[in-house]
Amino acid sequence: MSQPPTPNPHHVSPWKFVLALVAVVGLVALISPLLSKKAGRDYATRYDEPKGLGHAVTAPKAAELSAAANLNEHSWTNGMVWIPGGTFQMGSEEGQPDEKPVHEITVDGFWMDRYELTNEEFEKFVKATGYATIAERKPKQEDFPDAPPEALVPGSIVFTPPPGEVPLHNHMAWWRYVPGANWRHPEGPDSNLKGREKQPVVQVSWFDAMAYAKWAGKRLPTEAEWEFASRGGREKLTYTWGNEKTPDGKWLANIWQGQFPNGNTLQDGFKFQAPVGSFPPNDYGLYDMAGNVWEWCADWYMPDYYAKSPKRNPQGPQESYDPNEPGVWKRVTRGGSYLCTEAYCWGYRPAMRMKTSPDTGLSHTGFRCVRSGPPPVKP
Ligand SMILES: [Ca+2]
Repeated sequence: MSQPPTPNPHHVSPWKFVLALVAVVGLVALISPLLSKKAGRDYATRYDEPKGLGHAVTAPKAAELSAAANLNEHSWTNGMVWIPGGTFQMGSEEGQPDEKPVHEITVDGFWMDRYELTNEEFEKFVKATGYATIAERKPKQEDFPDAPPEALVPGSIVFTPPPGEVPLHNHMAWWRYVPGANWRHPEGPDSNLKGREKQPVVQVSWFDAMAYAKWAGKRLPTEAEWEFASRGGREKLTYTWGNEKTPDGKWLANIWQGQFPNGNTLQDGFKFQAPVGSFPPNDYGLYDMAGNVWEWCADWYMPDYYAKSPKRNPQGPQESYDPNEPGVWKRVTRGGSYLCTEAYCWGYRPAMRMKTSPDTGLSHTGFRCVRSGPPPVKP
């Protein structure tokens, strides 16, 4: 199988989309102060900076999480699957350079959400806590001191198919910063969640996912846990289900068919997000570990981490670097989305690594949580 042509498909950062917005609506003078700050090493966060991380990031306020863990002691495993620990070969020799070297990793057993987190589940969290996602918050003037107040507009990044074929080296051709886009309005103010309760929540940043996980008494998976779980106990296969993309002509994940990004032939039945669990699970009983939406992991992204990763329960590097966008620290996302094609990002392979700035929400990125043991009690 041929390799994807670009080393960093779908990677995005907010300031580029602010730039796109500028180009579209002619607000250059208005928004340029935001850009200059965003583009720097300590790209501006709109939010508070937690201590001890050594870089500009934000974390949910303690008060936002005060409703946490109202959990029945026996209920937290509901909807979760026990992933028995084990040793596996992480990475792939046939994928991107950052998937190499293939290396042996051992992870302890853990529980993992059977499905990607849905809109209706995220709504329970928001109702209980009053939490506002990053895309819903107005950028703070103090973080953008040079920006005029009218430029500080909440919003998020939305996949917007172009009318015709476009070169694949410029993702600005299909991603757009949309004021008013957020998890309740994934494609912008005119969209809503009616009938989409069982679809995975999107337009949630890494910080939003972390806030949810804390409230639920769970955590985000490490990158190693995610890949181990996605392989379903089956070694070194190209896909979660085997080595053939469409065995017996069947599509086994919600991905993109046809000409990306303008012509989706819908052979798998879905244009964008599908209700979770619309495709068969892997051998651990996990759904949508390939396709549907990218899923946030806990780890920072480093392209060469595999060469020096600890062998047991790796927690990711202490810092981040993306050669395609130096200076912007990114968290790992995994699993690919409804936008993935073999010709472009091939992201629905268990070995494929993606990375996104932790303050960024996207219309194809969500998450699922994990929790450490104990294992299920045998009757
Ligand atoms: Ca997925």
